[in-house]
Parts: sequence; C-alpha cells; structure tokens
Amino acid sequence: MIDTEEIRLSLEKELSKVESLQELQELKAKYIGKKGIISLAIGDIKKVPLEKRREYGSAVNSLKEYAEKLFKEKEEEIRKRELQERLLKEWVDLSIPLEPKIGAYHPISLTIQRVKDILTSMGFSVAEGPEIELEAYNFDLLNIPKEHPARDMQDTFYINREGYLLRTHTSPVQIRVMLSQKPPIYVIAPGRVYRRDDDPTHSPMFHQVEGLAVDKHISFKHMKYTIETFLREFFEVHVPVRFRASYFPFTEPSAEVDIGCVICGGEGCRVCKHTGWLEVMGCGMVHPQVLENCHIDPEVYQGFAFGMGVERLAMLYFGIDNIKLFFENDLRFLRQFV
Ligand code: 2U9
Repeated sequence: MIDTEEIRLSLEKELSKVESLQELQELKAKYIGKKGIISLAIGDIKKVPLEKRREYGSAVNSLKEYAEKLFKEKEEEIRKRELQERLLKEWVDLSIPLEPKIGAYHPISLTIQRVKDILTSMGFSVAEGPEIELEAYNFDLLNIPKEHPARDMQDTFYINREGYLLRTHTSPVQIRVMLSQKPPIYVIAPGRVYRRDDDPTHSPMFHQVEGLAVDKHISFKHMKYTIETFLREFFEVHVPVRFRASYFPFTEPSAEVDIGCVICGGEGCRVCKHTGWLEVMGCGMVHPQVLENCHIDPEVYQGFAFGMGVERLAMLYFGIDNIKLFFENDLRFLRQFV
C-alpha cells in the first residue's frame, strides 16, 4: 500500500522543478508509466484487505487522475514556453527595408564602354547588327574566299537555315553600314562574336570592337594616328606602339599592332612572353574589292579598318590572368568592379 497523500506531495514538488519535455517524460514514467509508483499501486489494489479496498482504491484512482491532469498541464506549459522562446529567437521584422546591395557593371561592359567613349570622342558613331548573320555579309562581301579555313564547320557555328551563321566577327556590321550609307563613314561596331574554338584560352563567345573609316583621301597615316591615340587614351599612358606587316583578306596592306608591355614596361615578363611587346589589335586599309562589293568606288574613296578583342584588352587593363573569369559569373570576382 502507498500513502497517496505523501505521493501527491512528492509528485507536486518534483513536478515544480521540471523544465523540459525530456524531464517531464522521465517523471511521468516514474509515477504513471507501466512500472510507475501509481500504476503499480493500482495493480496492488486487489491485494488490499476487503474492508479497506474500496476507500484505498478510490484514493489511488483519484491520485492517478490527478497526476495525469498535472502532467497534461505541465506539458502544455512547457510547449507554450518553448514556442515563445523559438519565436523570439527567429523573430524577423518584415517591415525593415532590405540592405541595399549595389550591383556592378561586368568588366567586359566597362571595357566596351571605355572603348566607345574614346572612339566616339574622336568622331566615330556606334553601329550594331544581328548576331545571326548572312554568310554573304560575314564572309563573301569581305573578300574571304570560299575555301578559306575560317569558313570551316570546325571554326564557324552554322545554323540549320541555309545561308545563315553566328557572326564570327563584327565586320558584317560595317558591311551593312556601307551598303546602307554613303561615305564619309566613321563607325565602330562593338558586340558578341562566336567561334568554335574549344581550347581553354578561348571561349566560343567573345567580344570585339571593330572600327571603319571610309572617306576621300584616307591613308595609312590616318589609321596609324587614330590607333596610336586610341591606345594611349585606353591604357592611360604614352605606350610605345608598333605596326607589324600582316595579312587579312579584307584589308591591304594589313598590320598587327603591338604595344610596349603594360605589365613589365617592356622589360620582359610571362605575359609578353619575354618579348616586351603585346599584340592588341589588327588593322589595315580596306581592300578595294570590299569597297566595290558595297558599291563604293575605290577610285574615289579609301578606308581603314581595325579590330580588337575586348577580353584581351580587359585582361591587360584590369590585370586579369584568366579569360574564364569573364564567363563564370562568380560574385567574388564581379564584386571587385563595383
Ligand atoms: C570591313 C573591312 C575591314 C576589321 C579588321 C582586324 C584587322 C583584326 C582581330 C583582332 C583580334 C579579330 O578579335 S580578334 O581576333 N581583328 O585583326 N579586324 S582589320 O577589318 C574590316 C572590317 C570590316 C568592312
């Protein structure tokens, strides 16, 4: 037999110290679990002498009901308190405005903008054209022969519509300008171009800016002056510039343009492959055949043209050594240009 009064008091005392559901569970087991004090007492009621059984049985059963009520109340109390604590911890004020995160221009956009600013200040206008081009404008009118390797399926993205491709340079934009406007023409064409290079130093899409001047009495010296002035403005120093004879089907004569290495100052380093020079663009006098293809009389007009890769300029200007960074959109890289 148990002293129900004593058990009630000890239960109340122990319960007042309980803080967690875990502790409550343990106390519940101690009193009303299968082998709990009260449960065992209920099982023992039948052992109690008859004359006391009724009274004792009723006291033990009331104690059990009372204990269950206390446990239920305590559980509700703990659950309520835990919820309040959690809500306080996870509290957010939805009315507070978001911390403003300022975006940044991509370094390629910044570079194109610099090139545009400099060349427009020198009198060039900006022209644009489609990225899906006519093969005729991308190759034929530019005097690029039918068997030229640039036309190869391995180098050019042809699309499944006869006579169309993804432009491999921005030159067809200047073709469109010459077909639709009369000289004098002074335009630059910035934009995306596509080539099927798949080695790690190339990207299938990259950016170019090309320039074209067509006017009366245009000569190589105008081109030289324009390019030298542009490069010194762009790199913000009076860099040495040299022109090396080269070949392009759409210009004659043609040249490649080098500047003194802006990384080592011409001393020789890894970037300039220890030559002290960096190739930064190509140029030349527009081939008379190209002018004629666009119904411009080469006996009256001459032109010069130049082309440069924006990724290369951006790498040299910002000191970036891996072209892939431009295409990965890693915020840790991009945030440096805020
Ligand atoms: C017309 C006539 C002539 C554009 C030119 C280059 C030389 C040249 C390269 C630089 C690096 C391409 O991005 S790159 O690989 N470009 O070297 N481009 S002359 O000549 C033209 C363009 C349009 C109607």
